[in-house]
Amino acid sequence: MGVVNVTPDSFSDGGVHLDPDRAVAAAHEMAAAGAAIVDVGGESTRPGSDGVSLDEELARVLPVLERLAGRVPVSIDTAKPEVARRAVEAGAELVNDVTALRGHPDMAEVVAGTDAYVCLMHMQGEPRTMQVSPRYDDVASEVAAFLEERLAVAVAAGIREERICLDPGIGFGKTVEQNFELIRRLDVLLALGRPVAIGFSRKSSLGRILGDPEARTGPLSASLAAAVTAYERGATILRVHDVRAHVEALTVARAVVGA
Ligand code: HH2
Repeated sequence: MGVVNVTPDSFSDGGVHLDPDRAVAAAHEMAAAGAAIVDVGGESTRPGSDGVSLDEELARVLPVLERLAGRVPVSIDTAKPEVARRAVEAGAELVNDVTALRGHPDMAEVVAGTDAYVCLMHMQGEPRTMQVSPRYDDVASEVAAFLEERLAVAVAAGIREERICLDPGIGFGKTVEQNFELIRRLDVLLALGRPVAIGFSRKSSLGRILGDPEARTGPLSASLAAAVTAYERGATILRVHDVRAHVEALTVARAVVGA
């Protein structure tokens, strides 16, 4: 899954794809480089962020989605039901909701009313404050219990289970060590029986484990290691900014695994 953030302030590519022409071109490049789907987002969820209005988010993503329709498979990274609805109308196949349908009471119903896939992600707290002091007794079991509950809520709302994937939410209310533990213990999430998505690409924990305690991002080399080790442990969707390098790394990993 390639990432195109149509935002001025995303943590690693803020401003790069704010211009719709550049966003559309980037999505085409990612698809050509081997992305199965491109995740288009109009609201940054980086630590400390406040969110954007509905009108602003629609104005950012819709022109991009409309131009990609029928050309590049896309998902919409949003917690707003109206953005999800309009995006699916414009051709998005997956709704990637970092709030796991908790952000707005209508989200589950809106997704259930479409044929779209949905990704349910774990987050402790909210972007503005989530990195202040994340606390867990056992991060893998608590994230799994949360995702199990959200999966049940989604199915009860009428979203077909085979359309749902789960994501532990790397960097969303987790310490460096907790992020790595979630990859190490991916089996706990896989036990829920749904495909698992991982978004470790460029995240600050990668820069921090390399020795910079103030890092806001991590380098490509570290992102590749995280993606490959997550893949080996059973992740099936890797959400990444540098598609070509990840496709190459994962192709080698897959050859080694023999899949
Ligand atoms: N991470 C980000 C955004 N959306 N969705 C899923 N399912 N999993 C993730 O790990 C995830 C996500 C944050 O990364 P990015 O989109 O690059 O930055 P920002 O939120 O600042 O736009």
